[in-house]
Amino acid sequence: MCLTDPQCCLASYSKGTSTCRLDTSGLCCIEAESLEGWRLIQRNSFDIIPQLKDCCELPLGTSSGVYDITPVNGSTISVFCEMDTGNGGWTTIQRRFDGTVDFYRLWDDYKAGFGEIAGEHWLGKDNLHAILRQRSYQVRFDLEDYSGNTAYAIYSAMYVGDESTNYKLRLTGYAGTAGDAMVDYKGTPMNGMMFTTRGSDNDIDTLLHCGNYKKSGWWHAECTYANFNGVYTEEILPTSIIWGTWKLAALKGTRIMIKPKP
Ligand SMILES: [Ca+2]
Repeated sequence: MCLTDPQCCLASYSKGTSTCRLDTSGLCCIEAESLEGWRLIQRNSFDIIPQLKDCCELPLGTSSGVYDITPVNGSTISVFCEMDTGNGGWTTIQRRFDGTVDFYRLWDDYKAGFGEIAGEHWLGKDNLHAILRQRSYQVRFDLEDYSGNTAYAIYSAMYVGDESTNYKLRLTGYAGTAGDAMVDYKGTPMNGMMFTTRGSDNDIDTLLHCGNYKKSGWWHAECTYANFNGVYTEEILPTSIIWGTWKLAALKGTRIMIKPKP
């Protein structure tokens, strides 16, 4: 219904043919329209877009960018909507590409979110929970190494509990090209794990505090092969950003996005 930055957009209805017509050319103006037999419903397309529950409710053809969404019973938040990858409609919850944002942070930062929505950021665990509780979601992880190679992992079901559960993760149904790295070195899946950050140890490793050892907030078990919130560096260190089942290389670009299940 609404294209990129339309200044006006016409929706009209014809009683005679019981049909609805949309003009989304981006050039439409009432002065230039012939509406014989048609009744103008609304002039400004933004007025007729309901509050978005997530990026999947943006109309087809919408450009990727920052949009406001309002999860049911939640606050309005700005999110980055990825509309070009995988048929679009993805709500971004994590994005890294230049190392300008420090991800080695405490519980409350991961709870509230940090960084710039248009740039590197973590959307925040409370926001993530607010979106995921609305319906059933899939999640997509995108990876890029320093040579420009890319891969992805999609899990057909993802849920994250609220803070009282320490944002316990439900994650199943892997498919993709990157391999299922949401496990630790013993093969224990991240599914069922609580969130651990710098200074808050909720992992199941009795010796290590994985948030400190890996320098990342994550659903660590006995740490993990998917250190997506690790330290931004091209070096391969225990703290580097990696997706261990893909390759033993630090990642230059990462992205986590969610979308309702088909
Ligand atoms: Ca521990």
